[in-house]
Amino acid sequence: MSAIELIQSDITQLEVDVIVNAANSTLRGGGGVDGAIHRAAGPRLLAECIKLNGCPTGEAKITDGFNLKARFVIHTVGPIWYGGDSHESDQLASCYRKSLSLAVENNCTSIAFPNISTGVYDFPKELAANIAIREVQTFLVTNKSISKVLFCCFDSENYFIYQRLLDKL
Ligand code: AR6
Repeated sequence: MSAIELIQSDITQLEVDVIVNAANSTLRGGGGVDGAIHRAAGPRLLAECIKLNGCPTGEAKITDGFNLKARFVIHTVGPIWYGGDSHESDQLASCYRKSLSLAVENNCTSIAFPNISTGVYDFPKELAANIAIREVQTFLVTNKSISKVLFCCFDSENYFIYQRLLDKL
């Protein structure tokens, strides 16, 4: 059975060890999924994030989950889409790899990802989904400690793209 699952949901409601946040490099909150996670986790999340001194694009940092059902939040900073010639795909791939590694280091066995960079950062959704699925699949070949990876889509467009791509696996 595949460890990869697809769900259309608000990521803040998921009961997994860790949820991933599509943050910005200040790690001081924002709109979209970032805003939803900060609202649901409560103000202690921002206080912990401020102590982290930001995060470069393509990297990831971990905090407690506070009021969330998830034990942890991994904050990763996806690339802003500038047309594709500015290493955007490599940076997005790095977000998935670094987040998965951090989850393993913190003994997490289940993780949920939002569709990083596909909102206000404008990364093309189909390309982003291909990168996300490829990176997760590759990681799972060599890392057996993660038993569940949830792709959590909020908008129907992303959900149907993932459904079509995952059906082909
Ligand atoms: N649960 C799951 N997914 C969600 C939720 C939710 N509650 N809300 C939105 N999405 P975006 P980005 C989806 O814009 O493109 C923030 O202001 C949404 O449908 O949240 O990486 C940060 O602070 C989309 O598919 O993140 C940064 O400044 C996906 O989340 C900037 O936005 C990502 O959309 C990051 O931009």
